Amino acid sequence: METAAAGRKQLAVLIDPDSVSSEQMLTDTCEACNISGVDLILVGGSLITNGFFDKCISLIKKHTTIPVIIFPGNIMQVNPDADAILFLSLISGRNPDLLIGKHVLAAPVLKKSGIEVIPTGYIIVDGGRITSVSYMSNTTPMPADKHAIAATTAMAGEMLGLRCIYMDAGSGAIQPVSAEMIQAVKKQISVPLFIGGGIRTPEQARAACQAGADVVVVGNAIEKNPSLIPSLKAAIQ
Ligand code: 1GP
Repeated sequence: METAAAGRKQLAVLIDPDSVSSEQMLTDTCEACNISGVDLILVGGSLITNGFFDKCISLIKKHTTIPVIIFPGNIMQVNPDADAILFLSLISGRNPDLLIGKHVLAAPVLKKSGIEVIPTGYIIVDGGRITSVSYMSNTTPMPADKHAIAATTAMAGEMLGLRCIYMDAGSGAIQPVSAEMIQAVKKQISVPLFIGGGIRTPEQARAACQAGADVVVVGNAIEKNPSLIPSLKAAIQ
């Protein structure tokens, strides 16, 4: 987080434990992240149906020293072996459970785990299709062309003391968050800005950084093609 705050662009690889088909695949992805100098590994998913969450984190920790940050899909996704957790408040939605309710339930578990908690303003942006996150959160994504709403939402999040803002078009989005929306938000906040959802190419990753993203998150595209990692990393530097 300090690095992002200091202005160096970072690539975060998102690993969804539910999509890991084998331990070898996970090991290979960690290797590719090590070689390319990936900055962060995020772990989480809307659903964990294979019981692989804890094992996934311990295997990643075994194969890399890259910081592992939990990007939780629900309050069961907590593991003390991770380096930190994004404590997400879904500030684009008006679902009280995801603004504070789940946090009350998770707080004592997090306190006991000793894991670093990163309060994060989470903004879901319309990415051209209904994504798992919009469906599962029971919230309406922010319209992709409402830049002022995005900017003021992020601003309010920062004023509430949130330490970073994560704008997400949702996993597998057709359209990533636009450069115009990223610029509008970046102009109004000083905390690190994560951008993810639907980023498939080095050009899209670079465009997000040039618009103001501090951390670019890529999941699906790397899952399908881990050999993309070096060019994504090169593109954002
Ligand atoms: C989703 O931002 C992440 O929450 C990453 O999305 O899987 O589309 O890269 P992708």
